[in-house]
Amino acid sequence: MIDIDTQTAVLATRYQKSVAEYWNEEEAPVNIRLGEVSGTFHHHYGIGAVDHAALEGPAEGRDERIIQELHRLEGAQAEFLLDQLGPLGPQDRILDAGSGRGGTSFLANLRFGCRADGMSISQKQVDFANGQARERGVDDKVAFHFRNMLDNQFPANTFQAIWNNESTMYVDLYQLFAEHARVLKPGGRYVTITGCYNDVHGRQPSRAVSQIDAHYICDIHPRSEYFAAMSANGLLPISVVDLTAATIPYWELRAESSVASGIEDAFLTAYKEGSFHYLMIAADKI
Ligand code: GPP
Ligand code: MG
Repeated sequence: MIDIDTQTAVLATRYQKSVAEYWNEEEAPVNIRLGEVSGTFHHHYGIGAVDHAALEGPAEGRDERIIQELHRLEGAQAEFLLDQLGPLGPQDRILDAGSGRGGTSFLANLRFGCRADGMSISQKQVDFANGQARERGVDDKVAFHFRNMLDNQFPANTFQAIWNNESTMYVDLYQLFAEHARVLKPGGRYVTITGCYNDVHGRQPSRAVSQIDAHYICDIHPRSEYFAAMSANGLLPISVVDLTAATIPYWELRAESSVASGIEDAFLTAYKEGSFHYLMIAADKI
């Protein structure tokens, strides 16, 4: 059990406490059932074309095949994120900000062989991910911390790479990138995959984007704010990829699965009307 002082330091605001409560209670089949497919549990969405051949065959078992396919697409998203982290070797350290049940951190450790640290304000997620690290026999290399990504407690210049895999919409981007820039080594790489709203569509979020915010208790930022906050903190974009078209098949498949959570139509509307993008941004620390 974490003591009250630690809880107060990590959960600095009532908003953060409510977000932590959401994730401490979360047991959504769309995350648990998918995670059980391979034992790697993700808290992000998928990209890439659906393999319709994989879904063909008898009606019996079709839903399970859809779940496997959704999991494959989420794995492809994580691998795409890792592709952006630059050359990394076993001597490097990397940081997963908003690490959920640990999926992206484990895939990163498998690929690069380096030490990965993850952090979450949900004690339950931290405990789950550390349990997985022990089961996988990598707890000497992959560790998860009950910490706030706005105050990560690591010394300056620690990490060669940092990422947020769909977790920036819970925090102020200026504070976040200031803290990331502090612990990134000069020349280190920052990568985020995020949902952001389209400033060109309007200065405020659309109805569908507001529905997504309400569903997850988050605050989706406009696209412009990512670049302004990076620029203000010495993070220089090197690559931007609009993944919107690549994520729509995932959402269409999810909408017809037994594990649909009810938020699928809002994502499909927001993406298709152009008020929302699924974006990858990679930046270097200067
Ligand atoms: C997915 O987590 C990500 C978020 C909750 C943040 C919001 C992301 C945006 C791109 C707006 P999850 O895998 O736990 O969600 P779900 O339960 O819906 O699969
Ligand atoms: Mg999910």
